[in-house]
This record gives sequence, structure tokens and C-alpha cells, in this order.
Amino acid sequence: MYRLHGVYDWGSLVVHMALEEIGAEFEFVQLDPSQGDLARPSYLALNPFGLVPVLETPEGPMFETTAILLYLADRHGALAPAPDARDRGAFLVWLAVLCQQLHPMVLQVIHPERLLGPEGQRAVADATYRRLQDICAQLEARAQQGDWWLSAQRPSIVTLYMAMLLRWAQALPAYRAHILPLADYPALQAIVAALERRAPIARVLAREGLSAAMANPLSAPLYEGA
Ligand SMILES: N[C@@H](CCC(=O)N[C@@H](CS)C(=O)NCC(=O)O)C(=O)O
Repeated sequence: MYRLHGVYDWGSLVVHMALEEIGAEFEFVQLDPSQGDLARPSYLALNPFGLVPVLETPEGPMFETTAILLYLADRHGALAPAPDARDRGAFLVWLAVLCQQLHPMVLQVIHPERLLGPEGQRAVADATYRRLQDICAQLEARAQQGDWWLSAQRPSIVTLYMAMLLRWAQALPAYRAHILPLADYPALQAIVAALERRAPIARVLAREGLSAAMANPLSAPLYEGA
């Protein structure tokens, strides 16, 4: 039995999707950041950085999205090429691209004021958006190679992680000019549209209140900015 600590549509979303895809038993512990839940000593004991997500496992609490996803994939033998598979190396490379490049950049177009304050935020957002488009173009090229772990046929932790980041890149940028046009990346669009149609993913999107408000919360979410 796992306990996932999170906030709906925050970084816990991808772990939620992975747990549901695996069919693991878990409880979702909802945090309320506006009530200071991330700063409580009891939460900092689970994640000293006070960030979402945290997964409590039989071996103890884990934080950092990529570590949690790889742990689940390896422990359950699902959602990733096996450690000795020929495609494991390429899969790990693109998992790292998501965690070290795409994830921070998506967060930066959503919160550009965090780097230099309000004065520099437009310049930060513009520059980051250009870089984000480059990364999406590279991902698109890789997806067109047809590896199963980056395809519409079968989910992997790479496709789940990418789907969450692409959702945010369409729904949450600070500026409308930076809404990612997913149709420009047809292979990526096909992957997230296929994920959205899977029953385990649909259950998570419904539980997190995302599908009540829109038909395609991953492939064509509503813009939530001003
Ligand atoms: N590198 C971390 C990033 C986690 C992260 O930035 N989480 C955000 C939510 S998506 C958070 O908890 N932010 C706290 C806040 O904004 O107060 C990971 O992959 O787990």
C-alpha cells in the first residue's frame, strides 16, 4: 500500500497516473498549500524541500518525481524497458531530458517572476518559451522513431511524465503568447490523446477534477491564465 501526498494537477499527477496504470493499491493524501501544509514539520519530515510529490513506500518516503517513477517502474516491472533491455539507455536519456530540461522550463513559463522578479519576468518567459519549443521539437523527432516507450501504443513513465508537462505547457503559462501549440508536434499530440483515452488515465483525470471541466485535459486543455 502506497500513500501519495499531493495536490490535484500539481506534480503528483504523473505519480497518480503511474500508480493507476500499474494497478497498485494506494491512498491519495490531499495537501492544501494555502493552509501551509507543505511547510509543516510532519511534511518536511517526508520531503525536506517541502515540494510535491511525496510517495510513502514500504521502504520509506520518497520525493523527486523521476526517482519515484523509476522506483515504481522497476518494482512493478511495468511502464519502462527492463534494466537489461536494449532500449533502456535511450529511455533513460529521454527521461532525463524531461526531468532536467522540459520540467524546469515549463515551470519557468508558468512562474517567470520567480527567477528575476516582476521586472524581468517577460524576458525570462520569452527566452524560456523559445527553449521549450526547441525541446519539444527534439521530443517530436524522437517520438517519430516509434520506440514503444515514447509512442501512443503503450504507456511508459516517459509518456506519462511528458503528458503532464505538455498539459501544463498548454494550460498554465503566464502569457497567452506562450501557450504551447501541441498540433505543431503531431507525434506528441497523438501520444497524449491516446493516453487520455485509456481507462486508468481517465479515472485519474476524473478524480483530479480535470475531465469535468474539459473534454481533453491532456491533449487540448483549457487555458487557465488571465
Ligand atoms: N524536482 C522536483 C520538483 C517538484 C516541484 O517543483 N513541485 C512543485 C509543484 S509541481 C511544488 O511543490 N511547489 C511548491 C510551491 O510552489 O509552493 C520534482 O520533480 O519532484
